[in-house]
Amino acid sequence: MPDDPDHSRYANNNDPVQIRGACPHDCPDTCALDISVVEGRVVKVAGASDHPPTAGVLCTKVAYYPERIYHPDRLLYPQRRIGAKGPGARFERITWDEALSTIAGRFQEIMAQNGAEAIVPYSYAGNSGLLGYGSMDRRFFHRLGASQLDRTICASAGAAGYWATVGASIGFDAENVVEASVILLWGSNSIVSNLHFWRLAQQARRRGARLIAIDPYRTATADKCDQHIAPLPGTDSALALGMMHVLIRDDWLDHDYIQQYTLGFSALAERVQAYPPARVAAICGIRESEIEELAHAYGSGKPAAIRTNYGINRTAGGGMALRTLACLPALTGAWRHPAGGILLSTSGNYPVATATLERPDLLPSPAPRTINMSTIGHDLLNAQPPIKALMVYNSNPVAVAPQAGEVVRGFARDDLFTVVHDLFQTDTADYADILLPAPSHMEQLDIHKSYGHLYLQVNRPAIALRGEALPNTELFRRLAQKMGFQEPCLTDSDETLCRQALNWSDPRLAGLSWDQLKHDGHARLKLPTNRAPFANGGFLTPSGKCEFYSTAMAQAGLDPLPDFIPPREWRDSALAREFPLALLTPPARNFLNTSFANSARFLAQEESPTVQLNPIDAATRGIANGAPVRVFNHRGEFQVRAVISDRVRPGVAVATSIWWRKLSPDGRNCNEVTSQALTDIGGGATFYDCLVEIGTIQL
Ligand SMILES: Nc1nc2c(c(=O)[nH]1)N[C@H]1C(S)=C(S)[C@@H](COP(=O)(O)OP(=O)(O)OC[C@H]3O[C@@H](n4cnc5c(=O)[nH]c(N)nc54)[C@H](O)[C@@H]3O)O[C@H]1N2
Ligand SMILES: Nc1nc2c(c(=O)[nH]1)N[C@H]1C(S)=C(S)[C@@H](COP(=O)(O)OP(=O)(O)OC[C@H]3O[C@@H](n4cnc5c(=O)[nH]c(N)nc54)[C@H](O)[C@@H]3O)O[C@H]1N2
Ligand code: SF4
Ligand SMILES: [Mo]
Repeated sequence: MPDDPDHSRYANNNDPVQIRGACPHDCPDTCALDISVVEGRVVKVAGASDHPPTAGVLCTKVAYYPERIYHPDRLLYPQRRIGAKGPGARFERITWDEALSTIAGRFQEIMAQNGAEAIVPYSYAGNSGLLGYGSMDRRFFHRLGASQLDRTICASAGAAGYWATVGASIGFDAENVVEASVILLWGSNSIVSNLHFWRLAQQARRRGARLIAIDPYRTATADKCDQHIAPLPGTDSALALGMMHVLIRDDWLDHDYIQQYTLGFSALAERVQAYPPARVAAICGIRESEIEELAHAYGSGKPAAIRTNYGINRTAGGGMALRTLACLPALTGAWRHPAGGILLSTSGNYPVATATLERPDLLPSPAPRTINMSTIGHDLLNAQPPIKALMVYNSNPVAVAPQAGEVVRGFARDDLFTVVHDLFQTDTADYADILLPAPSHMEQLDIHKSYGHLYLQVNRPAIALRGEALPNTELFRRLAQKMGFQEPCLTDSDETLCRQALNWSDPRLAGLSWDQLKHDGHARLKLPTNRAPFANGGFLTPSGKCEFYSTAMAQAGLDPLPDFIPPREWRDSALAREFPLALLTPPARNFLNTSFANSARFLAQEESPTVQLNPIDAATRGIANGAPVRVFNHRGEFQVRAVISDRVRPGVAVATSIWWRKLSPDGRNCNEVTSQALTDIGGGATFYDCLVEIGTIQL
């Protein structure tokens, strides 16, 4: 048993046992779980009531977790593909030893013929634990000298933009938002993807706060806010610049804050002259009065909180969008109050010992090339030197990566050796040469930070590993051994990795130890509860100030000031005439990316893949409600059912996602039409910078 020795205590126990766990999914809420186990079997999963962010409540997806753990389709032993790659692929059972020998053998061959760089790891946050996300796997690939992977598919653009202004992924403490008097939910569908923040926003509202949603379509969240503003996708920085124009024009400013804690105010004031409300209204496709009112609501709301998320970082100017939004609270001094400021992510508060976990010192010199995960389709077809082997874990790229036509062609290459490690036979697994079984998090030990709150969570194994499933850490320990690697760090146990995962001497962990945390299950970082992180400046930028003007951006040859970068596809007027609808493919409530999208329960809830479009756009295309339609552009097409709704503004279409290709009507999903173009900074994916046309299907 590679894991926590406590494992055996819980297996085959006749009494119900409560075990403390943590939700491993890529969700800002990182809930603490109370898991009930009877006779070695999980019977119930509840949200921990003593963990303030969770407050005893889970989303539906995880409340039904036993269905996922004991799903009849769980992969339980290693397999080798027999027959062709792709949908319908068949596999036969092999032993772990055969699987590891085959992988090690092929890796060694490829290293001899093409060099280690021809091997590429591909992983994201299917398991978001500090161990599960990146620890032994990174050590292994560093030691191997494989290509490095730039993990850009979700948040890298927004993070880079936010850092340019604020310096780190630090924002207000969500627990304090109950005291806010105005809350902008800006590109964040909280009820769907940040449920526990919604609970706090509701509390604020009961105390009189005004909630304003800023989203191109009327989401479940926007429906329940006091006001909804629907700008065109990718125009948020223009909207923020318009707000700043009004704030400066009408002097709704905190001059003292600006003077003491910011850099470049006069340059910013000059820049926003170019964004009067009339111009911004035209860019965003909203009324001038909406901009004026929004600026006044924000400027007069004390305290004013902006909860944003990654929805606005998925267009060409996604980095700039977060950089620009992050300027707002410094202009009005909203940072002075614990319930004011902006929150994109809290992850920068955790003293994670990344280098100790990942050991970049094991990399060869010169360091191997870096492959951007958001262009994996293109790179599988074009990278030089070519990619010869791909090892996929914690991710389902065939379904989630943009421009699926190229991704599929890349994965289908006969000369590509592919290993996939997952709980299920995903769309990606259909292309595996070797398919390996991964355990649910309830079968492994891990430690979790959060990007939505300020607590640490321990996930203790609640049950024994199912079948022959092995955690990511153990897979790479065993593979390292098979490859003959001698470095002692490649044999560290999960318990050792947990001890190494954090800088325990950091003041934010004062009084905490691994043993204590493991015993308690969760703990808040040692940060004051009533903290306003930048009340007295202390930004983590090079100047220590909130940088309206960024010298680092200037040095990188970029615009040193906030500005509006239009969506890439709009700029091409021929393309915009041919494909006039802006397609958004945000999360469906009952799926988490493609996780849970193979569950009968949640498939029934979501019914079928749909595209929502406005009655005007439906009428001009002769589309009836419920009709099967094709959504297409020059990259590809996928078929869905039309839902005609005034929730979506004219010119925008929404297909909530991410459906498995093989469980979709035509074996394809929304990523057929999305683009591999990258964001302005951070190398991010531009899923929501995507023009399409929609047409009826003759059946
Ligand atoms: N139920 C559920 N929860 C999830 C996920 C899931 O798949 N399902 N995914 C998880 C993951 S990996 C992530 S990264 C987060 C994602 O959650 P968020 O970071 O909140 O991002 P999105 O859901 O992509 O977008 C949020 C909202 O932004 C809107 N939006 C899109 N483009 C724009 C724009 O240009 N401007 C503005 N103002 N709004 C825009 C979308 O319509 C959507 O309603 O959620 C996590 N939580
Ligand atoms: N069109 C469109 N595409 C998108 C998005 C969008 O909004 N629209 N969102 C993007 C975003 S924000 C993200 S984060 C990406 C997410 O894309 P992915 O990171 O690929 O997320 P999932 O689809 O949930 O796939 C995670 C996989 O990891 C597996 N897994 C879970 N735990 C473990 C484990 O411990 N070990 C191993 N080996 N496997 C495990 C799960 O079973 C699942 O198959 O998708 C992106 N793609
Ligand atoms: S997916 Fe999010 S809301 Fe649901 S249990 Fe996990 S952390 Fe909590
Ligand atoms: Mo994400």
